[in-house]
Amino acid sequence: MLSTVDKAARDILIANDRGGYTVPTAGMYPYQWNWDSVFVALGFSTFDLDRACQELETLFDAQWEDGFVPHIVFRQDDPDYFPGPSVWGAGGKIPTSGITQPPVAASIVLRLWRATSDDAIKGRLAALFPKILAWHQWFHAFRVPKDLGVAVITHPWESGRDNSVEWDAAAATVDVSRVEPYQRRDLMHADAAMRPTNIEYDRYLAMVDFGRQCDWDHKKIATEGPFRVADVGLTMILLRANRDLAALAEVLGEAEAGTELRGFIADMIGGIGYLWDNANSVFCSRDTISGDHSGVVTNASFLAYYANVGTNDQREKLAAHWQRISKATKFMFPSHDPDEGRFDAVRYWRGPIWAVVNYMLAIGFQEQGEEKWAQRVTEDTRNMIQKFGFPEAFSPVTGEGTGGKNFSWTAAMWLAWCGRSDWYRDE
Ligand code: 9WN
Repeated sequence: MLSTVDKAARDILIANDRGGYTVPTAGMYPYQWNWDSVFVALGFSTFDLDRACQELETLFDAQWEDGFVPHIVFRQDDPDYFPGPSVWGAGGKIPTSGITQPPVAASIVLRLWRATSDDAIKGRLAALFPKILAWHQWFHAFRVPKDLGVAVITHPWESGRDNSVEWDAAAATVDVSRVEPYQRRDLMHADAAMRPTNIEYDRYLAMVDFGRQCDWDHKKIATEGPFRVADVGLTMILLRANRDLAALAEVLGEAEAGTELRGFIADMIGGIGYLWDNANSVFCSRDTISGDHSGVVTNASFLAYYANVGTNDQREKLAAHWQRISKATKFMFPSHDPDEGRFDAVRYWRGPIWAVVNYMLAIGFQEQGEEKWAQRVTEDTRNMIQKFGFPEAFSPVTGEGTGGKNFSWTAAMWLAWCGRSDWYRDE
Protein backbone atom coordinates (compact mmCIF):
# COMPACT_ATOMS: atom_id res chain seq x y z
CA MET A 1 0.00 0.00 0.00
CA LEU A 2 1.40 3.37 -1.03
CA SER A 3 1.40 6.07 1.64
CA THR A 4 -0.08 9.47 0.74
CA VAL A 5 3.40 10.98 0.59
CA ASP A 6 4.70 8.17 -1.65
CA LYS A 7 1.78 8.72 -3.99
CA ALA A 8 2.31 12.50 -4.02
CA ALA A 9 5.99 11.97 -4.85
CA ARG A 10 5.20 9.61 -7.73
CA ASP A 11 2.57 12.02 -9.01
CA ILE A 12 5.14 14.83 -9.17
CA LEU A 13 7.55 12.74 -11.25
CA ILE A 14 4.75 11.67 -13.57
CA ALA A 15 3.39 15.23 -13.91
CA ASN A 16 6.89 16.63 -14.65
CA ASP A 17 7.57 13.93 -17.27
CA ARG A 18 7.76 15.51 -20.72
CA GLY A 19 8.02 12.20 -22.60
CA GLY A 20 11.36 10.53 -21.96
CA TYR A 21 12.82 13.30 -19.85
CA THR A 22 11.64 15.11 -16.73
CA VAL A 23 11.70 18.84 -15.98
CA PRO A 24 12.88 19.89 -12.49
CA THR A 25 9.56 21.70 -11.97
CA ALA A 26 6.83 22.95 -14.32
CA GLY A 27 7.12 26.57 -15.48
CA MET A 28 10.31 27.75 -13.77
CA TYR A 29 12.62 25.09 -15.29
CA PRO A 30 11.09 23.84 -18.57
CA TYR A 31 14.09 21.80 -19.83
CA GLN A 32 16.13 18.73 -18.91
CA TRP A 33 18.82 19.46 -16.32
CA ASN A 34 21.79 17.16 -15.92
CA TRP A 35 22.08 16.21 -12.25
CA ASP A 36 18.35 16.67 -11.67
CA SER A 37 17.65 13.99 -14.29
CA VAL A 38 20.08 11.54 -12.76
CA PHE A 39 18.49 11.87 -9.31
CA VAL A 40 15.08 11.66 -10.96
CA ALA A 41 16.14 8.37 -12.60
CA LEU A 42 16.81 7.05 -9.10
CA GLY A 43 13.30 8.13 -8.06
CA PHE A 44 11.67 6.48 -11.09
CA SER A 45 13.64 3.30 -10.43
CA THR A 46 11.51 2.70 -7.32
CA PHE A 47 8.42 2.05 -9.47
CA ASP A 48 9.43 2.06 -13.17
CA LEU A 49 12.90 0.81 -14.09
CA ASP A 50 12.30 1.23 -17.79
CA ARG A 51 11.49 4.92 -17.30
CA ALA A 52 14.55 5.32 -15.05
CA CYS A 53 16.82 4.04 -17.82
CA GLN A 54 15.09 6.26 -20.35
CA GLU A 55 15.77 9.37 -18.24
CA LEU A 56 19.49 8.60 -18.29
CA GLU A 57 19.46 7.68 -21.99
CA THR A 58 17.82 10.94 -23.05
CA LEU A 59 20.38 12.92 -21.04
CA PHE A 60 23.28 11.12 -22.71
CA ASP A 61 21.64 11.62 -26.16
CA ALA A 62 22.79 15.22 -25.78
CA GLN A 63 26.43 14.26 -25.08
CA TRP A 64 28.97 16.06 -27.29
CA GLU A 65 31.53 14.19 -29.40
CA ASP A 66 34.35 15.06 -26.99
CA GLY A 67 32.52 13.36 -24.08
CA PHE A 68 31.15 16.55 -22.50
CA VAL A 69 27.59 16.28 -21.06
CA PRO A 70 25.77 19.65 -20.84
CA HIS A 71 24.00 21.03 -17.80
CA ILE A 72 20.80 21.82 -19.75
CA VAL A 73 19.30 20.03 -22.78
CA PHE A 74 16.98 22.27 -24.79
CA ARG A 75 14.49 20.25 -26.84
CA GLN A 76 12.35 23.29 -27.60
CA ASP A 77 12.55 27.02 -26.97
CA ASP A 78 10.49 28.01 -23.95
CA PRO A 79 9.87 31.66 -22.98
CA ASP A 80 9.62 30.67 -19.29
CA TYR A 81 13.39 30.30 -18.84
CA PHE A 82 16.31 32.63 -19.34
CA PRO A 83 19.02 32.12 -20.63
CA GLY A 84 17.54 29.83 -23.32
CA PRO A 85 19.13 28.05 -26.31
CA SER A 86 19.76 31.15 -28.44
CA VAL A 87 21.76 32.79 -25.64
CA TRP A 88 24.01 29.75 -25.27
CA GLY A 89 24.44 29.01 -28.98
CA ALA A 90 25.77 25.54 -28.12
CA GLY A 91 25.23 21.85 -28.82
CA GLY A 92 24.82 19.81 -31.98
CA LYS A 93 21.65 18.09 -33.21
CA ILE A 94 20.09 18.87 -29.85
CA PRO A 95 20.73 22.45 -28.60
CA THR A 96 22.32 22.54 -25.14
CA SER A 97 24.11 24.82 -22.71
CA GLY A 98 27.92 24.93 -22.93
CA ILE A 99 28.74 24.13 -19.30
CA THR A 100 28.36 20.93 -17.29
CA GLN A 101 27.11 19.93 -13.80
CA PRO A 102 28.22 17.56 -11.00
CA PRO A 103 28.68 14.06 -12.48
CA VAL A 104 26.41 11.94 -10.32
CA ALA A 105 25.53 9.49 -13.14
CA ALA A 106 28.17 6.83 -12.41
CA SER A 107 27.12 6.55 -8.76
CA ILE A 108 23.41 6.27 -9.54
CA VAL A 109 23.96 3.78 -12.39
CA LEU A 110 26.04 1.61 -10.05
CA ARG A 111 23.25 1.74 -7.47
CA LEU A 112 20.64 0.76 -10.10
CA TRP A 113 22.88 -2.03 -11.38
CA ARG A 114 23.28 -3.52 -7.91
CA ALA A 115 19.56 -3.31 -7.18
CA THR A 116 18.31 -5.20 -10.25
CA SER A 117 18.60 -8.72 -11.57
CA ASP A 118 16.76 -7.91 -14.79
CA ASP A 119 19.13 -8.65 -17.71
CA ALA A 120 17.48 -6.22 -20.10
CA ILE A 121 17.86 -3.36 -17.59
CA LYS A 122 21.44 -4.41 -16.85
CA GLY A 123 22.11 -4.32 -20.60
CA ARG A 124 20.83 -0.76 -20.84
CA LEU A 125 22.90 0.34 -17.86
CA ALA A 126 25.98 -1.34 -19.36
CA ALA A 127 25.37 0.57 -22.60
CA LEU A 128 25.69 3.80 -20.61
CA PHE A 129 29.11 2.81 -19.27
CA PRO A 130 31.24 4.01 -22.24
CA LYS A 131 29.31 7.28 -22.33
CA ILE A 132 29.84 7.98 -18.65
CA LEU A 133 33.49 6.99 -19.01
CA ALA A 134 33.87 9.47 -21.90
CA TRP A 135 32.40 12.19 -19.68
CA HIS A 136 34.86 11.41 -16.87
CA GLN A 137 37.68 11.43 -19.43
CA TRP A 138 36.46 14.86 -20.54
CA PHE A 139 36.63 16.09 -16.92
CA HIS A 140 40.15 14.80 -16.53
CA ALA A 141 41.24 16.26 -19.89
CA PHE A 142 39.76 19.72 -19.36
CA ARG A 143 38.83 20.29 -15.74
CA VAL A 144 41.13 18.34 -13.46
CA PRO A 145 44.61 19.76 -14.14
CA LYS A 146 47.09 16.95 -13.52
CA ASP A 147 49.22 19.14 -11.24
CA LEU A 148 46.18 20.11 -9.10
CA GLY A 149 44.11 16.90 -8.99
CA VAL A 150 40.90 18.78 -8.15
CA ALA A 151 37.93 19.76 -10.35
CA VAL A 152 37.76 23.33 -11.62
CA ILE A 153 34.45 24.97 -12.56
CA THR A 154 34.25 27.79 -15.12
CA HIS A 155 30.77 29.02 -14.16
CA PRO A 156 28.97 28.90 -10.77
CA TRP A 157 26.11 26.96 -12.40
CA GLU A 158 28.53 24.08 -13.04
CA SER A 159 28.75 23.51 -9.29
CA GLY A 160 24.96 23.11 -9.09
CA ARG A 161 25.29 25.47 -6.07
CA ASP A 162 24.74 28.60 -8.12
CA ASN A 163 24.93 31.52 -5.68
CA SER A 164 26.95 29.91 -2.90
CA VAL A 165 29.02 32.36 -0.86
CA GLU A 166 31.96 30.27 -2.09
CA TRP A 167 31.87 32.10 -5.45
CA ASP A 168 31.46 35.68 -4.16
CA ALA A 169 35.09 36.81 -4.30
CA ALA A 170 36.04 35.06 -7.55
CA ALA A 171 32.86 36.16 -9.37
CA ALA A 172 33.31 39.78 -8.24
CA THR A 173 36.36 40.08 -10.52
CA VAL A 174 34.33 39.20 -13.66
CA ASP A 175 33.87 42.16 -16.03
CA VAL A 176 30.14 42.75 -16.63
CA SER A 177 30.47 45.95 -18.66
CA ARG A 178 29.65 44.32 -21.98
CA VAL A 179 26.57 42.37 -20.85
CA GLU A 180 23.62 43.34 -23.09
CA PRO A 181 20.31 44.21 -21.41
CA TYR A 182 18.24 41.10 -20.64
CA GLN A 183 15.13 40.12 -18.75
CA ARG A 184 15.23 37.57 -15.94
CA ARG A 185 12.41 35.03 -16.09
CA ASP A 186 13.06 33.20 -12.81
CA LEU A 187 11.45 36.03 -10.84
CA MET A 188 8.10 35.32 -12.53
CA HIS A 189 8.12 31.98 -10.74
CA ALA A 190 9.89 32.52 -7.43
CA ASP A 191 10.20 35.22 -4.78
CA ALA A 192 13.22 37.48 -5.47
CA ALA A 193 14.31 37.05 -1.84
CA MET A 194 14.85 33.34 -2.57
CA ARG A 195 16.86 33.78 -5.78
CA PRO A 196 20.34 35.03 -6.80
CA THR A 197 20.69 38.83 -7.08
CA ASN A 198 20.87 40.91 -10.30
CA ILE A 199 24.62 41.49 -10.05
CA GLU A 200 25.09 37.73 -9.73
CA TYR A 201 22.99 37.28 -12.89
CA ASP A 202 25.11 39.89 -14.76
CA ARG A 203 28.19 37.85 -13.89
CA TYR A 204 26.53 34.58 -14.94
CA LEU A 205 25.74 36.18 -18.30
CA ALA A 206 29.26 37.59 -18.76
CA MET A 207 30.65 34.08 -18.27
CA VAL A 208 28.19 32.60 -20.78
CA ASP A 209 29.26 35.33 -23.18
CA PHE A 210 32.91 34.34 -22.89
CA GLY A 211 32.04 30.74 -23.78
CA ARG A 212 29.88 31.68 -26.72
CA GLN A 213 32.52 34.09 -28.07
CA CYS A 214 35.07 31.28 -28.22
CA ASP A 215 32.49 28.83 -29.62
CA TRP A 216 32.60 26.79 -26.42
CA ASP A 217 36.26 25.90 -26.81
CA HIS A 218 36.60 24.05 -23.49
CA LYS A 219 40.39 24.27 -23.47
CA LYS A 220 40.32 28.02 -23.84
CA ILE A 221 37.55 28.42 -21.24
CA ALA A 222 39.52 26.27 -18.76
CA THR A 223 42.76 28.18 -19.25
CA GLU A 224 41.66 31.76 -20.04
CA GLY A 225 38.05 32.03 -18.83
CA PRO A 226 37.15 34.77 -16.33
CA PHE A 227 36.09 32.33 -13.56
CA ARG A 228 38.18 29.28 -12.68
CA VAL A 229 37.49 27.94 -9.20
CA ALA A 230 38.37 24.53 -7.79
CA ASP A 231 34.97 23.41 -6.46
CA VAL A 232 34.94 21.29 -3.32
CA GLY A 233 31.50 19.85 -4.16
CA LEU A 234 32.26 18.84 -7.73
CA THR A 235 35.65 17.47 -6.68
CA MET A 236 34.16 15.21 -3.99
CA ILE A 237 31.36 14.09 -6.31
CA LEU A 238 33.73 13.33 -9.21
CA LEU A 239 36.13 11.45 -6.96
CA ARG A 240 33.24 9.34 -5.65
CA ALA A 241 31.91 8.87 -9.19
CA ASN A 242 35.34 7.71 -10.39
CA ARG A 243 35.38 5.11 -7.62
CA ASP A 244 31.84 3.97 -8.51
CA LEU A 245 32.64 3.82 -12.22
CA ALA A 246 35.73 1.74 -11.43
CA ALA A 247 33.47 -0.67 -9.49
CA LEU A 248 31.18 -0.85 -12.53
CA ALA A 249 34.20 -1.41 -14.83
CA GLU A 250 35.14 -4.36 -12.63
CA VAL A 251 31.74 -6.09 -12.89
CA LEU A 252 31.60 -5.38 -16.63
CA GLY A 253 35.11 -6.78 -17.18
CA GLU A 254 36.35 -3.44 -18.54
CA ALA A 255 39.94 -3.87 -17.34
CA GLU A 256 41.52 -1.06 -19.36
CA ALA A 257 38.91 1.46 -18.22
CA GLY A 258 39.43 0.25 -14.65
CA THR A 259 43.14 1.03 -14.85
CA GLU A 260 42.46 4.47 -16.29
CA LEU A 261 39.89 5.22 -13.57
CA ARG A 262 42.27 4.15 -10.83
CA GLY A 263 44.73 6.68 -12.28
CA PHE A 264 42.05 9.40 -12.06
CA ILE A 265 41.30 8.41 -8.46
CA ALA A 266 44.99 8.54 -7.50
CA ASP A 267 45.33 12.01 -9.09
CA MET A 268 42.38 13.30 -7.07
CA ILE A 269 43.41 11.74 -3.77
CA GLY A 270 46.82 13.35 -4.33
CA GLY A 271 45.21 16.73 -4.99
CA ILE A 272 42.59 16.93 -2.26
CA GLY A 273 44.93 18.75 0.16
CA TYR A 274 44.67 21.80 -2.12
CA LEU A 275 41.12 22.28 -0.85
CA TRP A 276 41.93 22.04 2.85
CA ASP A 277 41.88 25.51 4.41
CA ASN A 278 44.07 25.43 7.51
CA ALA A 279 42.96 28.84 8.71
CA ASN A 280 39.33 27.75 8.92
CA SER A 281 39.91 24.01 9.43
CA VAL A 282 37.66 22.95 6.57
CA PHE A 283 37.54 21.59 3.03
CA CYS A 284 36.28 24.43 0.83
CA SER A 285 36.52 25.74 -2.72
CA ARG A 286 39.57 27.68 -3.89
CA ASP A 287 40.05 30.26 -6.63
CA THR A 288 42.79 28.93 -8.93
CA ILE A 289 43.49 32.46 -10.21
CA SER A 290 44.05 34.21 -6.86
CA GLY A 291 44.87 31.04 -4.91
CA ASP A 292 42.42 32.12 -2.18
CA HIS A 293 40.26 29.66 -0.26
CA SER A 294 36.61 30.62 0.12
CA GLY A 295 37.18 30.03 3.84
CA VAL A 296 33.58 29.02 4.54
CA VAL A 297 31.82 25.86 5.73
CA THR A 298 29.09 24.61 3.39
CA ASN A 299 27.16 21.38 2.96
CA ALA A 300 29.70 20.52 0.21
CA SER A 301 32.55 20.53 2.77
CA PHE A 302 30.98 17.42 4.33
CA LEU A 303 30.96 15.55 1.02
CA ALA A 304 34.50 14.58 2.11
CA TYR A 305 32.79 11.58 3.74
CA TYR A 306 31.01 10.68 0.48
CA ALA A 307 34.37 10.81 -1.33
CA ASN A 308 36.09 9.01 1.57
CA VAL A 309 38.88 11.56 2.02
CA GLY A 310 40.31 13.41 5.01
CA THR A 311 42.84 12.44 7.66
CA ASN A 312 41.74 11.65 11.22
CA ASP A 313 42.72 15.15 12.22
CA GLN A 314 40.68 16.72 9.39
CA ARG A 315 37.68 14.56 10.31
CA GLU A 316 37.93 15.77 13.92
CA LYS A 317 37.89 19.34 12.73
CA LEU A 318 34.89 18.68 10.50
CA ALA A 319 33.18 17.06 13.50
CA ALA A 320 33.67 20.27 15.48
CA HIS A 321 31.93 22.22 12.69
CA TRP A 322 29.11 19.67 12.71
CA GLN A 323 28.60 20.10 16.48
CA ARG A 324 28.56 23.87 16.21
CA ILE A 325 26.22 24.01 13.20
CA SER A 326 23.81 21.45 14.62
CA LYS A 327 23.36 23.75 17.64
CA ALA A 328 22.95 26.88 15.52
CA THR A 329 20.07 25.68 13.35
CA LYS A 330 16.98 23.51 13.70
CA PHE A 331 17.33 21.39 10.55
CA MET A 332 20.46 19.87 9.02
CA PHE A 333 22.37 20.41 6.77
CA PRO A 334 22.32 24.09 5.71
CA SER A 335 24.07 25.03 2.47
CA HIS A 336 25.91 27.79 4.31
CA ASP A 337 27.34 28.16 7.80
CA PRO A 338 24.63 29.77 10.01
CA ASP A 339 27.34 31.43 12.14
CA GLU A 340 28.81 33.26 9.13
CA GLY A 341 27.52 36.75 8.29
CA ARG A 342 26.30 35.93 4.79
CA PHE A 343 23.99 33.11 5.88
CA ASP A 344 20.46 33.62 4.52
CA ALA A 345 17.89 30.96 5.47
CA VAL A 346 15.83 31.32 2.29
CA ARG A 347 18.20 32.48 -0.45
CA TYR A 348 18.95 29.45 -2.56
CA TRP A 349 22.47 28.10 -1.91
CA ARG A 350 23.29 30.64 0.83
CA GLY A 351 21.50 28.75 3.60
CA PRO A 352 18.63 26.49 2.46
CA ILE A 353 18.82 22.70 2.72
CA TRP A 354 18.82 20.68 -0.50
CA ALA A 355 17.52 17.11 -0.35
CA VAL A 356 19.94 15.81 -2.99
CA VAL A 357 22.98 17.05 -1.07
CA ASN A 358 21.57 15.59 2.15
CA TYR A 359 21.19 12.26 0.33
CA MET A 360 24.89 12.21 -0.61
CA LEU A 361 25.84 13.33 2.90
CA ALA A 362 23.77 10.51 4.41
CA ILE A 363 25.52 7.92 2.23
CA GLY A 364 28.96 9.27 3.14
CA PHE A 365 28.20 9.45 6.87
CA GLN A 366 26.68 5.96 6.88
CA GLU A 367 29.67 4.45 5.09
CA GLN A 368 32.23 6.24 7.23
CA GLY A 369 30.78 5.21 10.59
CA GLU A 370 28.93 8.44 11.41
CA GLU A 371 25.54 6.70 11.60
CA LYS A 372 24.08 9.31 13.93
CA TRP A 373 24.75 12.08 11.43
CA ALA A 374 23.34 9.93 8.61
CA GLN A 375 20.23 9.40 10.69
CA ARG A 376 19.95 13.09 11.51
CA VAL A 377 20.08 14.36 7.89
CA THR A 378 17.75 11.57 6.78
CA GLU A 379 15.17 12.22 9.51
CA ASP A 380 15.33 15.99 9.09
CA THR A 381 14.72 15.70 5.34
CA ARG A 382 11.88 13.22 5.95
CA ASN A 383 10.24 15.50 8.52
CA MET A 384 10.47 18.59 6.33
CA ILE A 385 8.93 16.77 3.35
CA GLN A 386 6.15 15.31 5.50
CA LYS A 387 5.32 18.74 6.83
CA PHE A 388 6.01 21.02 3.86
CA GLY A 389 5.82 18.83 0.76
CA PHE A 390 8.30 18.83 -2.16
CA PRO A 391 9.77 22.31 -2.64
CA GLU A 392 13.08 23.08 -4.37
CA ALA A 393 14.87 23.51 -1.01
CA PHE A 394 14.06 24.08 2.69
CA SER A 395 14.80 26.75 5.29
CA PRO A 396 17.12 25.27 7.96
CA VAL A 397 15.49 27.60 10.49
CA THR A 398 11.81 26.71 10.00
CA GLY A 399 11.89 23.72 7.62
CA GLU A 400 9.54 25.55 5.23
CA GLY A 401 9.99 25.36 1.46
CA THR A 402 12.03 27.89 -0.53
CA GLY A 403 12.25 28.42 -4.32
CA GLY A 404 10.01 26.43 -6.70
CA LYS A 405 7.28 23.95 -5.75
CA ASN A 406 6.52 20.32 -6.73
CA PHE A 407 10.14 19.62 -7.39
CA SER A 408 11.17 16.43 -9.16
CA TRP A 409 14.42 15.80 -7.32
CA THR A 410 12.89 16.35 -3.89
CA ALA A 411 10.17 13.81 -4.81
CA ALA A 412 12.84 11.40 -6.10
CA MET A 413 14.80 11.66 -2.84
CA TRP A 414 11.68 10.80 -0.87
CA LEU A 415 11.03 7.70 -2.97
CA ALA A 416 14.59 6.39 -3.12
CA TRP A 417 15.96 7.56 0.21
CA CYS A 418 14.40 9.42 3.13
CA GLY A 419 10.89 8.02 2.69
CA ARG A 420 12.26 4.50 3.21
CA SER A 421 13.45 3.13 6.53
CA ASP A 422 15.78 0.64 4.82
CA TRP A 423 17.40 3.02 2.31
CA TYR A 424 21.02 2.24 3.19
CA ARG A 425 20.66 -1.45 2.34
CA ASP A 426 20.64 -0.60 -1.38
CA GLU A 427 23.83 1.42 -1.25
C1 9WN B 1 20.81 27.03 -13.36
C2 9WN B 1 17.44 22.85 -11.87
C3 9WN B 1 18.67 23.64 -11.45
C4 9WN B 1 19.59 22.82 -10.52
C5 9WN B 1 20.65 23.69 -9.88
C6 9WN B 1 19.99 24.89 -9.22
C7 9WN B 1 19.18 25.68 -10.26
C8 9WN B 1 19.59 26.82 -12.45
C9 9WN B 1 18.89 28.17 -12.25
O1 9WN B 1 18.19 24.83 -10.83
O2 9WN B 1 20.06 26.23 -11.23
O3 9WN B 1 21.37 25.78 -13.67
O4 9WN B 1 18.47 28.73 -13.27
O5 9WN B 1 18.75 28.63 -11.12
O6 9WN B 1 20.91 25.68 -8.58
O7 9WN B 1 21.40 22.94 -8.93
O8 9WN B 1 20.19 21.80 -11.25
O9 9WN B 1 16.76 22.36 -10.74
